[in-house]
Amino acid sequence: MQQNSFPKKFLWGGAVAAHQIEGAYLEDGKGLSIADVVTAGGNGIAREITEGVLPDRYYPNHEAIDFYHRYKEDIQLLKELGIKVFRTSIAWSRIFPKGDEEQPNEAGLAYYDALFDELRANGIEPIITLSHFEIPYHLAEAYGGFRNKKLIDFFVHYAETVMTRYKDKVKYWMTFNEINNQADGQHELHTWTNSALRFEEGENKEEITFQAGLNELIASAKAVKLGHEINSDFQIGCMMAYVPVYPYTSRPEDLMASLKVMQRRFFYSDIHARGILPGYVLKYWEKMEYQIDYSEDELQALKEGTVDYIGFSYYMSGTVTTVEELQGYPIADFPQAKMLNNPYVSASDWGWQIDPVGLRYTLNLIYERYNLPLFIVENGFGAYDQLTKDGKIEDGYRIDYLRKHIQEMKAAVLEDGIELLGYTPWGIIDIVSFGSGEMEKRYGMIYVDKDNQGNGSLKRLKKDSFNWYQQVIRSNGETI
Ligand code: P53
Repeated sequence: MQQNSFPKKFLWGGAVAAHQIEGAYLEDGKGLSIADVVTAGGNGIAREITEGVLPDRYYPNHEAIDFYHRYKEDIQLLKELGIKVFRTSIAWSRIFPKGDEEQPNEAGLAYYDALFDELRANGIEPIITLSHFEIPYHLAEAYGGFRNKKLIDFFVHYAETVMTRYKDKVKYWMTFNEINNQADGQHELHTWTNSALRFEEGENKEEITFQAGLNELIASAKAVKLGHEINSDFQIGCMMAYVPVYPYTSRPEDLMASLKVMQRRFFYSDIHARGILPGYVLKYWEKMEYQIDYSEDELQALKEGTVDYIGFSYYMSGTVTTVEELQGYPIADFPQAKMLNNPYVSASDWGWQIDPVGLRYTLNLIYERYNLPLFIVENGFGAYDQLTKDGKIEDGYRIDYLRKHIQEMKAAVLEDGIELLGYTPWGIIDIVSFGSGEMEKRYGMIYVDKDNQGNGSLKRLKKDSFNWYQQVIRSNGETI
């Protein structure tokens, strides 16, 4: 009989990031992080990066959902939900407040000891991202972020410190969250949050972002190698944002454009997984006369620190065309083409195109490319929720999104033979949106009473999707 549930070891879970949940932004010796100087934006309104923390501005990450103090209560809800793994990040500036210290902050280390112990005592295994948009602010100010090679050593020292400290408490790690978000070098929020970069007038953003990205890949590879020495059971992955970009028409040039746009994102996982600089990017640097600095030793480090699995986020897909008559949005790193909305899929209120089949396609695409186990470490539906008078959140639209994605993921595992470690939907509890800084772009199965202005009791409530996901996990994906 054909199997209708997931493999027994499949890791059902939920995902968040420290800066989007913890709050307590200066508590117990924590230093400012790059997320602490980003103001709230809105749907279609960009967040602003300020010079330090300004007294008259609102920074939603400073308090977030106060998980720092409420984690015990939240873990009880997660236990009830039935998740086996919980993906979060360590806030780097809790451990090294400025980033360049020799000695770590013991209070910060002790906090994560307590958090991981509490999770494990409740049957939930932590999965840890080392750098999820939380680089210590001082490293941006004093060193210019990851354009500076010194950050490689600071990151490796941080990684070694926490991997050693938590070697018996954490098995699954990821180095840099969505490292490829910055690919085109043009998006201010992404180059800031990925690499702590600021640019001077006249600088070539793309060239500097390539340098910063390569420095991160070197830092990541060194951390992977060290991690395996610290505990040979560690599973250390990369973390990529996968947004498959389809050719809009069957015009051969559109297919080629889609390939080229994808290569620029694959650049990061190609290095993470294969340990070599791909030919397409070396040729591009040559053509653009970019001076990217790397040594023989660093190339060797890339080879020695390839990842154990590919962790990735999947939310949406896109399309691209070269047909002149078609109207679209420009692509910064591929001016010959433009992006268009896909007429065959719908979109969220934030314009993210909903495409469950694209998840199955992506799983196949990445698995064929690297032959490594995969881990869907983010997937979810950002939406406005209504709290009914009797305290319910009827989020059938979220269930619909997740159900369709899980169905496609199931087909990838049961029909296509993809080796998939697990699934941790994003923002399992409502959190501050990364892109917009809103509280009301909600992903959670647990509602948090707080609005975009920061008002609310912070009370937690179960949504309809909570009960639904609980059943999915209980049946190991047989009942979706
Ligand atoms: P928000 C772009 C494309 C895919 C995922 O995003 C992205 C982004 C960046 O906006 O980010 C990831 O909160 C990221 C999370 C983030 C989540 O997706 O803008 O890893 O930190 O919260 C959802 O709706």
